[in-house]
Amino acid sequence: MRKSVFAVLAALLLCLSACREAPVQESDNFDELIVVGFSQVGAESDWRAANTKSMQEAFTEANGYRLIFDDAQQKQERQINAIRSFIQQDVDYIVLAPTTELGWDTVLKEAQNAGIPVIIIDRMIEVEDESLFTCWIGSDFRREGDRAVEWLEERFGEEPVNIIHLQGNIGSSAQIGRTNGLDEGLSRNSNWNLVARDSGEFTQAKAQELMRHYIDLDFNVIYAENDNMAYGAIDVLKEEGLTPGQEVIVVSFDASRRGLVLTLAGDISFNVECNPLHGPRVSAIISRLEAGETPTKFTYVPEMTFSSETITQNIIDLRAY
Ligand code: GYE
Repeated sequence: MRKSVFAVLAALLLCLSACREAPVQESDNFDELIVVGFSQVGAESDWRAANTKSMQEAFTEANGYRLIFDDAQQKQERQINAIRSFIQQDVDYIVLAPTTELGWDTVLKEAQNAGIPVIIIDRMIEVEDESLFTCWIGSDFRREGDRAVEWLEERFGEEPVNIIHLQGNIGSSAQIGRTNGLDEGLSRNSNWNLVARDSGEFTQAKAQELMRHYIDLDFNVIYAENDNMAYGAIDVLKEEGLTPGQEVIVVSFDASRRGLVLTLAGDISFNVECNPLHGPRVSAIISRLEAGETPTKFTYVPEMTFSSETITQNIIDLRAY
């Protein structure tokens, strides 16, 4: 028995060393691939899933890349570890979708010392020295918040507006911009009142939990900082026999496909688009860098808004995410 195990092992070893010496076509190509380490926030939302997919589809071997993907499960320490491991592996580029804005100076200095360019996508970072990253591409979250507020002002006029505010992860640009927009709306409209505010961490489950807690309060608006939290809020409203779009107006962000389906159904009254399709954009940035060009430092992607009154099935059918 033992002997035959050894025989199999020996055969395997022989085969392995033979494989190694053989001039395999693929391993030659492998050396030419551009290696990209991508540190992703997590998998908290539809937006995030679409963003991951867009990156994975852009950075394929067929397109000349090897992608090392890391999911940080919404933890900044994990992202810092991932970046350190990318540096150790001597990747060609690091792409970071940061959890929060602060706390990146040290690790990005390490990447800079190793000569690895860092591209930031989605949320922003705040660092003392902006040469620590090559460029950023993402959304204007403050403008998104302002657009939701402007719509609410039009919709309610002088009527009382009692708002439950479901925030994203505290300290992320998406939360900061959308919250600042609402705060401005609250300060300029004396008929607006903040009934409750807490972080639903951009997830459906956490938003459900918060809404079950708030359901007996007196409110007529839910300002959900992403679609997934809107889904959670709508679940609870329906459980309680309330009709979103009538007794309670839900506004949301992302305008993902599912979010738009709920907008067409009238459950979400107003949805501000946030575009997650950064894969081809980052790949275009890398091509420019490879050609020795300097990409634009900050790029905001164009975005739209959708209301339950103007959206059509056709818009949903054409949706790429
Ligand atoms: O709105 C939310 C996600 O940073 C833009 O993060 C992103 C936000 C997005 O979890 O759904």
